[in-house]
Amino acid sequence: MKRVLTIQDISCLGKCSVTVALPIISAMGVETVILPTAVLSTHTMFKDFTVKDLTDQLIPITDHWKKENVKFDAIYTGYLGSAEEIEIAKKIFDEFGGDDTLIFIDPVMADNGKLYPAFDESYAKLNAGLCGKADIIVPNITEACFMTDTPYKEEYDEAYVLELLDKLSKLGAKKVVLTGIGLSEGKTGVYGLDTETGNKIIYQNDRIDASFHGTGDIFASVAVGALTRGLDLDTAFKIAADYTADTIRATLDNPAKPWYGVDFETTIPELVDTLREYTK
Ligand code: PXL
Repeated sequence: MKRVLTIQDISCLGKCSVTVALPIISAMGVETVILPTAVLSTHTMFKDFTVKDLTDQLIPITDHWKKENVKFDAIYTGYLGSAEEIEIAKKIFDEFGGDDTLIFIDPVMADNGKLYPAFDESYAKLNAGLCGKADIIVPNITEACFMTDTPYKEEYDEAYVLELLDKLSKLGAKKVVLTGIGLSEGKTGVYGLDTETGNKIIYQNDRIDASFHGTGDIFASVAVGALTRGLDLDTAFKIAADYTADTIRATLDNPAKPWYGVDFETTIPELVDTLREYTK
């Protein structure tokens, strides 16, 4: 069985980061090892959340794994809590990475033109440095703007997307994939570039007029699971985008939906069926 390491926080309540990555990647038939960067009572969109930082645990935990000679087929980072954790993530890439290990970075820090409460612009620059070590990065437009010093635009055209991709490529990642990109009215999806071949990775879906927390983590987790199971980039991102959209639709159908996340639990069986079709 393939094995993924995911490095991100545990938001105990909130349906994001580890509490979506672990069930989703496991359901996709991939062993999921977690390295928690912090434990929060909830994600940071709640008021008065508590945080216990775990930076001092990261090196002892990974040193133990080294002694056990643990190897990973992929390392997937999401929400990291501090500058120091970004530096430690780089070290972990150096120690556990290599030609057979996919480094997949979702530089979680911002959305809708704004940084999340815990972060500032210097953190965004450090995240840009981390992205330089990746095989694949999946920022949204806001994160791409903060990492490349580009003014954020709510309304944009393809030339703006291409300019962002060009600037992201210069950070050094091999494949740069922007998420939440709609190329025409009523659509959304991904627009990416393989910097080695020049090939574009484009997938568009119907846009659902609703915004939920945690959907980026769900999208990234499915993409990591699919890539680790051996699917190609276009297929992995299609499955991830379709699953995220179906999950948002299922959530909208639930009159008792929580405000803080989506009902990915309802759609996991569908994801498992889809993956089975593609891996037959
Ligand atoms: O979904 C991204 C995320 C992960 N973890 C924490 C967050 C957020 C987004 O706000 O607050 C703690």
